[in-house]
Amino acid sequence: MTKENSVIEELAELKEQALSKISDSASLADLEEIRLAYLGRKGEVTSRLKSLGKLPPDLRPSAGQELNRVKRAIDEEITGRKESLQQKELNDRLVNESFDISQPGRHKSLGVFHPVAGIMEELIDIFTRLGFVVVEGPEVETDEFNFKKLNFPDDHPARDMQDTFYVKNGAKLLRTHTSPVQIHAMLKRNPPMSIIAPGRVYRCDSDVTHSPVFHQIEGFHIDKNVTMAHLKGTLELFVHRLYGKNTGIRLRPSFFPFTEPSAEVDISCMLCKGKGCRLCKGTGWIEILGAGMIDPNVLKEVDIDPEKWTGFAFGIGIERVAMLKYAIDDIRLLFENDPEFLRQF
Ligand code: 2NM
Repeated sequence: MTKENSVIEELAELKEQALSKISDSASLADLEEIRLAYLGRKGEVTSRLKSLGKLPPDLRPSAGQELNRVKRAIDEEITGRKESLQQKELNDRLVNESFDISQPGRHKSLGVFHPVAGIMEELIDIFTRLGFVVVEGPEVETDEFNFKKLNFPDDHPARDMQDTFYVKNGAKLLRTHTSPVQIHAMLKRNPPMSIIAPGRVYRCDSDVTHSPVFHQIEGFHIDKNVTMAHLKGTLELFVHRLYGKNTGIRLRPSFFPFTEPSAEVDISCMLCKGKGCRLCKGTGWIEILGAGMIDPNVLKEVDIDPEKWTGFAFGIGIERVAMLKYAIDDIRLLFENDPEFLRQF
């Protein structure tokens, strides 16, 4: 055997040995050890490359070439093995990792319906089942739709800056009730019609029972020969669905610019059943809404002939209904959005 052949053979053996160790390696750590043993600074291949100069000159080129080939082969083998070991370690982790399915799940707290939204839904449900149609409209309104077409005289106190929020230098205002929505509806549609207008309304007013923003549902029904009896029957049905069939109802004469005659509607106290208590201030009755027969002046404003058509209308404050239902004594609690408070309903 020539010297050259014996060097080449030796390198081939070195290569075979390295490749078999690489393919036998069981972990990435093993593999790294093997890499250092051959290709590291003091590794077999590296030191042989360094000591090429000690070989007889005629052997150096072929030995150098072969050594570089061996080095590349080992390097490629290591790279391939590294990938499959990484994949294997990932698979092992996925197979061995387990979790205890008897452990309780992580708690996710759910949000709750705001009581005002809940009451709103309930009232809308009652009236839509009676055939009322829901309409909505803008919260920024004009004096014309919020007051004038509703028969408010020019000097009515509700028009004062102290009672109404004005915007755009007084050219516009935040609606003080949802009646303007109904005026729009009366102008757009023809009688007979039954409409409810739920929504946010604004008044310059703030204490334990008044908030500068609150919610209302107003409704009206216009047809031929509509009377106060239809109003009372509708409201009685509404009150029975909301508070139960044993709830009494009474109408007291009152005044609103847009209705004539007008009435405050009371229900028998749900706490003492009419005997008299702190909630009803000893009277046995609790005021729940305002209502009346639509004033002929309002009908004329929207080009409906009051000789031919009549209608009733009513307005309900949602926060008031919520406060009565849940015995809440300060309206501001309904606007703070404290989750601890809201979770009670
Ligand atoms: C109330 C009381 C009485 C009312 C009147 C109208 C309209 F636009 F049809 F004329 N809507 N709502 C009304 C009547 C509202 O709230 C206490």
